[in-house]
Amino acid sequence: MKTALITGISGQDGAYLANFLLKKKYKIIGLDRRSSRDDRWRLDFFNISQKIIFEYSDLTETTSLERIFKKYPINEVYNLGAQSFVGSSFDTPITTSNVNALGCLRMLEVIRNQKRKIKFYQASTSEMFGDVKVSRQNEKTPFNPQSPYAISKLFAYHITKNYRESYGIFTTNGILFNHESPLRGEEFVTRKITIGLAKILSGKSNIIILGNLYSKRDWGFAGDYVEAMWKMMQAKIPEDYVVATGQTFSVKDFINIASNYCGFKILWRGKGVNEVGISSKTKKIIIRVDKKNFRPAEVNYLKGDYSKIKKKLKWKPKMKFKQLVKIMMEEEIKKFVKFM
Ligand code: NAP
Ligand code: G4F
Repeated sequence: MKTALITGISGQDGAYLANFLLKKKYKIIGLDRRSSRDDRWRLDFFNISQKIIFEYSDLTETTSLERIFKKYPINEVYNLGAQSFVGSSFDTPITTSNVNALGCLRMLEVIRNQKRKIKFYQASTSEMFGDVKVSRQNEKTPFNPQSPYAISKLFAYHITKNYRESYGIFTTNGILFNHESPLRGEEFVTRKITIGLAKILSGKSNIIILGNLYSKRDWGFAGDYVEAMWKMMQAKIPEDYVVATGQTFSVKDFINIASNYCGFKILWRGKGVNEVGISSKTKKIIIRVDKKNFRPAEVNYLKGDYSKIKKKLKWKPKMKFKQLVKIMMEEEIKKFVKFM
């Protein structure tokens, strides 16, 4: 039986990965932070909380990380823990860097000091590509990060590669493009939209206020992407891989498809911050734009080229974009609109 340590176990990917690895008979140690909020709801979604051994720690505290490695014979570390919201990183750049950049380094240092061989997965991101100059981004595309989040992740990417090259540790960067699910955090745009539309349908709200509607993302399904993480860790030779769908859609596309599943269309009027979305059913404005949701620097376009992982590890995305929007929308409708 292999033992995996997952940091960020309470997050979206932590839950999908734990569920995936439990099916492969792994013993899971979940790095947990004390929190005043319910942070087990995603694990409860899969009914797996009781199958995980939780250890209180934090990526900002080396000694508590060392304690975990003394206690368990860990084979694989999946470093998913992060301040993962790009928008917040502009408000908290120092905390973001401490957790995302130095947190990764702390973990690598602890691993370097162990006698046993431990494999390390780093949750790298397409945000590192930033203001891109090419239409499809792959492992060779130059990075041009646009936020403190992306810059902190770029440090983590390089130090992960450096520990592989300097010390021969099995480390791998998964450069994952946006991936979503019904378990996505509510602050991210896809879930903000699906919750917002379900609340409007149920009469609990009458408006969704967004930022840049024209930003384009390569959106995949989190359940598919955790399989890619595991495959990278089982490869003979550790390498870095882009994980994506190869398709791109705007925030507006997401809204248009999601509203179809709610039984109405959005009629768009106006431009810039004055643009509004009107429900074809009620003729009321249900989408507005507010400057406060714009970022000081934006990543306008992302579209990944996943041919390396497809060729070398035989991974490809299974869920298509429309299906992803559908399962996210249906899950919110179930919660908010009881009689639909
Ligand atoms: P998420 O839902 O925001 O989860 C983040 C996790 O990190 C939570 O469990 C959180 O714990 C934990 N965390 C935050 N600060 C920590 C600290 N100081 N010490 C230890 N843990 C800490 O993120 P996700 O969507 O699952 O993403 C997982 C990872 O992949 C992140 O590193 C993210 O940056 C990266 N990534 C995500 C995407 C995507 O589209 N989802 C794409 C590329 C890369 P609490 O619950 O206690 O806050
Ligand atoms: O959903 P988002 O906040 O995700 P973003 O910034 O792309 O970051 C996510 O994906 C990264 C992978 O590329 C991860 F590394 C990262 O951890 C995170 O999971 O925003 C998507 C786009 C942005 O361009 C944003 O400006 O949607 C735009 N947007 C428009 N209105 C909005 C809103 N984003 C949010 N969160 N809220 C809005 O109201």
